[in-house]
Parts: sequence; C-alpha cells; structure tokens
Amino acid sequence: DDYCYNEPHCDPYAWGDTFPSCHPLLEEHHSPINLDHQVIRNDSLESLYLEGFDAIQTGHWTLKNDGHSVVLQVGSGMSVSGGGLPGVYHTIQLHFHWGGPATNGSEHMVDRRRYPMEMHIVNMKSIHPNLTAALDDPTGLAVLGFFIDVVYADNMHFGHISQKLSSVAYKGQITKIKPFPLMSLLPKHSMSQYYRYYGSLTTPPCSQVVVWTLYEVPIYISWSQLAQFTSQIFSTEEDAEQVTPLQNNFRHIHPTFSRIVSASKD
Ligand code: BO1
Ligand code: ZN
Repeated sequence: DDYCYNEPHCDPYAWGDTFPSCHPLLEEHHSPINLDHQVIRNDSLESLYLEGFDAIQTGHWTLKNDGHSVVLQVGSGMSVSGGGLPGVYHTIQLHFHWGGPATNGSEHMVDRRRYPMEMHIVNMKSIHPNLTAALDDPTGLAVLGFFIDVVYADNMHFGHISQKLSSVAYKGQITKIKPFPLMSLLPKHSMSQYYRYYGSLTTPPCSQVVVWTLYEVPIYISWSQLAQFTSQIFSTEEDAEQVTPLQNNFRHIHPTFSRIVSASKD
C-alpha cells in the first residue's frame, strides 16, 4: 500500500512501477477523465434508486484517515440500483479528494474545469462475496461521484463529517461516527442529471471495473469546511519525524479513447 500523490518516487505517474494495472496502456479504460458538458444525452438513463439513503441507519460507522484520503465506512443498510446500472450494488464507504490552499482538487473535470473537491460513494455489486471477486468483474463496482463547490455558508449536514476531521488528523487514526441519513449530504435537486461512463479505480490497484456516475449539480460547503480538509489532514503518522499535509490527492486526467460518455437527459 505504498503510493502517494506528491513525491516523485510514489506519485500517480510512478504507481505503475508498483501496481502494473496503474500503467495506462493505449485504449485502456482509466479514471478520472474530463467530462464534456456537451455529451450525448441518453433518455433511458433514469434516476438511480438510492435505497436506505434517507433512513437513519443503525450499525457501526467509522471515519478513518488511511493516509490517502478520509474514508467513512458505513454499515450494511444501503444500496444503489437502476439508472442503467447492471445490478444492485451495496454501499461500502465514501471518501474525498481535494486540492490545497490555492488549488482545486476534484478528480474528474467538467469542460476542463476542476472543482474544489470530489466525494466518491463506493458500492460493490451485491452478487459478489468479497472485493476480490468484484475486482474480477468489469462492472464489479459502481462509484457515485459528487463535485463539491465552495460558498460562504456552512453546510450543516456536511458538519457530521467535517467536525470529526480533527479526530483523524494523522494516518491510521479512526473515530466512530453516529450514523446519519446519507441523503442529507447530497444535492437537494436535479439528482436525475448525471454523466455515465466505464472506467477504473482512481487509486491503486487502478482496476478497470468501475461504472462511474458523476452528478452534475455539486454539493456546497463553506470555505472553512474545505480548509479543514486541506489543512487538518496529514498523510503521515502522528509520531512521524516530519508531518506532511495531505493535499492534492487526485489522479491525473486520462484519455477517453473510444469510450462513450453519456449523460441523462436534463
Ligand atoms: S475511487 O472511488 O476510484 N477513488 C476508489 C479507489 C480505490 C478503492 C475504492 C474506490 N479501493 C478499494 C480498496 C479496498 C476497499 C474497497 C472498498 O475500496 O482497495 O481495500 O475494501 O472500500
Ligand atoms: Zn475516490
């Protein structure tokens, strides 16, 4: 698990040295990509069914700094289906990608614009007993991506996560989170508007097994909530000799090649 974002010996361009499938070959299906706002509309792409997202969940939720991101591991009560997804996928975790004090850090771009942050809700096809099996299925994972933009007002619901960041400042730290309805984090309207394409994990092992759904309408958080990610999270352990803030934890843009990127109708 030795990869990084900001040192030449382990940054995204070097991932392929350790993880062969992160070395992008011609015509391969890697992520992230630039999304062209003017893509083909596909009227058959209906809203996804987000089961359990508006229920108050029970079970054990944890927030963890894994040195590459902040990961919210959720209980087993949620799944996603519909919207052209080839099956039912149960929700495992969500995590974030961000930039630095003066740089945006979303992974996907829209018309070559990067947003300040991106949130990924990771779901695994329910027929698979474990992640290893899902990584052998070209559509084994479905990731829902949400762009995060910045405004002056705090996002009260996002506070469930941002208020806990100080407890997971260093790599390996983990804290309990009281379950809350995930829907409260998501945009309140236009959830029928999204982009769809087939790609990869954006971190090692970069497996090309992901059905990507990127929602058009962003989540809004405040400048100070964003700053908590860019300044309070470290990619190093608490007792490390040198502390390194975790910033710019996004992979570079990959070519679309002959892939079809579609969008639901507006
Ligand atoms: S992402 O959404 O493309 N950035 C992405 C990247 C890597 C993973 C998931 C999503 N990796 C895997 C881990 C597993 C873990 C699984 C589900 O996510 O390699 O260890 O079990 O949490
Ligand atoms: Zn991600």
